[in-house]
Amino acid sequence: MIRKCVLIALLVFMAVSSTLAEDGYRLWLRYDKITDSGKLKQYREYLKGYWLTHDSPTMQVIDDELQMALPGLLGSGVTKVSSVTNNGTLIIGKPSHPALQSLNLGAHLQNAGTEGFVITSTTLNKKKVIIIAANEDAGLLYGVFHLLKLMQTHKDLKDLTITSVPKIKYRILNHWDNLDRTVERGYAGFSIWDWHKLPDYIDPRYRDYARANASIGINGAVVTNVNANALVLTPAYLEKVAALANVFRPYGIRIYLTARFNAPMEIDKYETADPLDPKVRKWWADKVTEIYRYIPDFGGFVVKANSEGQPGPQNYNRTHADGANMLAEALKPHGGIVMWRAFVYDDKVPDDRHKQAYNEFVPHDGQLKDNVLIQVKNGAIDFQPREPFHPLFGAMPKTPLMMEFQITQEYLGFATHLVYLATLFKECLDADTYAKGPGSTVAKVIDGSLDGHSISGMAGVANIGTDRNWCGHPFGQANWYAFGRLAWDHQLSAEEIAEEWIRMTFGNDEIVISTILPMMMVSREITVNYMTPLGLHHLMGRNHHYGPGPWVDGGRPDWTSVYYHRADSMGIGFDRTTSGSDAVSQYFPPVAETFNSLEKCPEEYLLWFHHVPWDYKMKSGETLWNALVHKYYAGVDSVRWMQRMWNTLENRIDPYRFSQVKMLLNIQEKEAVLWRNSCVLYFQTFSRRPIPEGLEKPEHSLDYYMKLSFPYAPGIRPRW
Ligand code: GCV
Repeated sequence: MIRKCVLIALLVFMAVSSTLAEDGYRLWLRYDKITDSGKLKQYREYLKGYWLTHDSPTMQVIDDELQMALPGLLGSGVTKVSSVTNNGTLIIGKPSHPALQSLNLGAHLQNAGTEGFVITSTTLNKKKVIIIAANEDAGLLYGVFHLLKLMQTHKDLKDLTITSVPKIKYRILNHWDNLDRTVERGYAGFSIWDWHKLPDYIDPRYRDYARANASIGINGAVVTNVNANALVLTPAYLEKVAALANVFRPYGIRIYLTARFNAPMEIDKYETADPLDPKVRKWWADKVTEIYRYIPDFGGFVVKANSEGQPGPQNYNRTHADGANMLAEALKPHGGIVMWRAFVYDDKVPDDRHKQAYNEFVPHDGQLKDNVLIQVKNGAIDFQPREPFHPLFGAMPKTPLMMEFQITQEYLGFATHLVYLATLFKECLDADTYAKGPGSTVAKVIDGSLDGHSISGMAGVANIGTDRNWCGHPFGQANWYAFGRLAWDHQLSAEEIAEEWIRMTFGNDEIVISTILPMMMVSREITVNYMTPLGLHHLMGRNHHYGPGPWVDGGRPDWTSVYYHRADSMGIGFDRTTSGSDAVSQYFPPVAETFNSLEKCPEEYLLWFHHVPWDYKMKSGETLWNALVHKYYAGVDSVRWMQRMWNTLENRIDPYRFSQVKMLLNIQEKEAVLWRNSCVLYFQTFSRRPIPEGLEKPEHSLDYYMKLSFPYAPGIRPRW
């Protein structure tokens, strides 16, 4: 009996520990033993010992990381040394250290700033060494993570000569996390910030979060929702925020907060929050000074003002520039910045929503203080599966514009659809604005090189929550990873980032890589096909944004679907040409002309810019109606293809993550069918044309799909 109990306990333990081993918690920082014996031999030879040439909190976390990583990767411990006495020493230090001065590393680091690094294999005191050098500790940390990545992805460590410098200064996650721990548009559980237990209880997750971010170069976190709560600016909460900042600091991560514009009224009962009122200005200056007492390296504020019900300067007949400059002035003496969001639109403004941010902000070009960045979403509507780039990019040359991408999949299947977003991010970054002639890409606008700005930024709305695997879907991690990598270097390709991530996350089995990589690379296009093909947009369910809702009508027009697709008996699509809303004219000439022309407009944006007759002949020769239906069907077929691809990996991926992804792909297939059937049947009521021959017929009537309701779909703010 006792033996039986012991056996059962052992089996339970084994089951639990094997689950814990591959439950996704370790993200891409899995330090399992190198499986390639040749590489393992080389790494053991090159990394017999490591030397941290000075001491600091960041050097301490580097030490911790190496202590965790090297024994794992190499299968045996690596000695910490305090000088170079043997071949195979890894040296981590600044070029000014006496032992390194002879190598002239400073010359390589001249343009590396505080975060760049070099990694070089060389000889020192006649011993073979690898050196990671940087001007500041943050660069050393990034260099160490880079070296670990080389090992995790089985790269050769012979003859390393790497110099890496971030192209963008502020690389920031935006958490839409509320103080009650709900996460707006979050699909991976609750907020990881346990405000109630802070500052005394430091969840180990905070440190692992910081490690993960540092490993991909993210150097800032806005820990609160842009739909802001002023409470976070009060002492009780600042103490909690400071505790988080203390954890993040050695990892090179600064904390930022969202500033509720009427905080002086909400916290201290002021009668106004007018940004030109001296008392209000003083309130903010004092508040900022107070924040810096708690958090000496506080980064600054993100502000959503006069948008979707948030208070802002326009409540007092002041401008966005007045509001941003007031906060900028308060932050300036402390080195902080303001990230003022351009996501503004109003149903009271009788103009196409697409045009409103441009109209609002372009007149303020040149009026903003030098520590203000305008944070612009990648497209003019709202993180849709596909949008043309925002016309503001290139249109405010005197102002640093920063990018806002959405990593959380609000409009791309929540945390149940496998959608790799780097292809979406790249499509936008590589788009040519023509602001200063050909080659004026969005990437050059936001990295500051096009207009010579010294500050630049990229923000990503985080997809992180309390789920054990952080992002809900194991492949959601790839989007966090890709965001960080692109913020560091927007010239990386989506493909190379995906390959790195797969190798680090699932291992180096070439069959696994050659199966997963093509799935990831086409996954976003697949989703566009079954949700919003040919430039359609904003077709999702009302409020919660889950599932299809092309029929959504009534109430605030710019929150309906019919406002955007404009389907009628003649055709479908939003006429944004010069004879329609004229949004095309907000783009620079060659782009504007391309988008304006029915013939030249890329078909992926066709219905974004044109109202097109149902029988319009597409490039393929099909009618628009048939092409649209075929896109929806192709989307579903491709999800089925992804299912088949994934199933071939059954014995090559650990069982836990294999079955997790398998189940999620099953959900994705069901939901793709739901999208397809709902949209095709609904648009058919206008086109009055048949579903082309040979395609499976929708299982239910349109009425059935329209009656489906999802009152508890996740991610919605309670008060919406
Ligand atoms: C944080 C969309 C989302 C909102 C979000 C808003 C924004 O409208 O649905 O949840 O609010 O964008 O970016 O401010």
